[in-house]
Amino acid sequence: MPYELKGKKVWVAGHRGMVGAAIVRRLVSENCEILTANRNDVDLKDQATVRAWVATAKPDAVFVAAAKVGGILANNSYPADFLYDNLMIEANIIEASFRSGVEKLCFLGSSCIYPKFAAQPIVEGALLTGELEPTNEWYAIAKIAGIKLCQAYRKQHGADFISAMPTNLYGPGDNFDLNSSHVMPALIRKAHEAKITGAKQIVVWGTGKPLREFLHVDDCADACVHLMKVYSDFEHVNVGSGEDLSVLALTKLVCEVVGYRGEIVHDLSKPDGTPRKLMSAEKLRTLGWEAKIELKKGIAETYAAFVAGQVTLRQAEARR
Ligand code: GFB
Repeated sequence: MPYELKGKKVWVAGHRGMVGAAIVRRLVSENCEILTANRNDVDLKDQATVRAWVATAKPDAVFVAAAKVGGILANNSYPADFLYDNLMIEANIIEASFRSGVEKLCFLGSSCIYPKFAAQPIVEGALLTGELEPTNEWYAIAKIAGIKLCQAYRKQHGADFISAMPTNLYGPGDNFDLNSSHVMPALIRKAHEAKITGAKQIVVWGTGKPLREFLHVDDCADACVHLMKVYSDFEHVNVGSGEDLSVLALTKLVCEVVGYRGEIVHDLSKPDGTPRKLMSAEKLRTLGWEAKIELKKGIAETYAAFVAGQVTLRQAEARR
């Protein structure tokens, strides 16, 4: 029987992040009560606070979209933060949810859980079959632990806790800081600023050869809500678009959308990361879901949101 969200109290942990905010947007049409915890009141890394908040709020269902996230450089530079913060956040939420009798929980991970040289497209069964990519193994280990926590609570206690593993996500509300962001928002910002300033070139990190799969965050939110309703099993489920392209091809596409025609140069002092991580979308397809937002359209929408954000920022600065 599908899990019915209508009339339920649904906690979106991490509602201010790009993914959490998209899940909140998606849940509006589900006629459920959406619960959110204010960052200033609830430190998700603090067990006692999380237990107390969950015991009082009593959610029926939980989306674990709270996490410390970042691009390849941030992952590589702050391994302790990426491992510790994510372990604490997920362990506290999952344990508190079990204690307070949450009916259904969906934990969100990442495609970086898979071995660096996994056969492509990567099927769910490839988990823990090889060495991880060193630039993000800390984050990956934390996310693998999250999957295992859900499986352990299911095995020991019969808890209906599932895991969804999204591919590289992008969309409105992304982090556009060049040092900590993922490649998509970084390229959008670089191309935009180069266009505005008339710069002759933009710099792309690494060789441009790595292949990446991208999924719009609204598609991801839709898939997670779908899984919450229809999926109740041990193994995690890949959430992707089923298509990938090289970083160089992505750069050209972003430049086309932004309207920048300068030269693309490479900073080879920056890491490439894993050569390819295209996930198999087969399992999700058999569960009745496919991505809908076409990449170029999604980039255009994200670019528009970035420009609108810049305008708002300038207006706020002018008011100060
Ligand atoms: O998106 P990204 O930071 O992370 O980088 P990963 C993807 C690819 O884009 C890498 C290249 O090959 C980067 O070298 N790239 C080119 C750039 N120019 C840029 C740029 O200006 N900024 C950035 N950030 N990259 C992350 C993991 O891996 O994927 C996380 O670190 C997480 O743990 C996330 O799993 C989804 O795709 O390499």
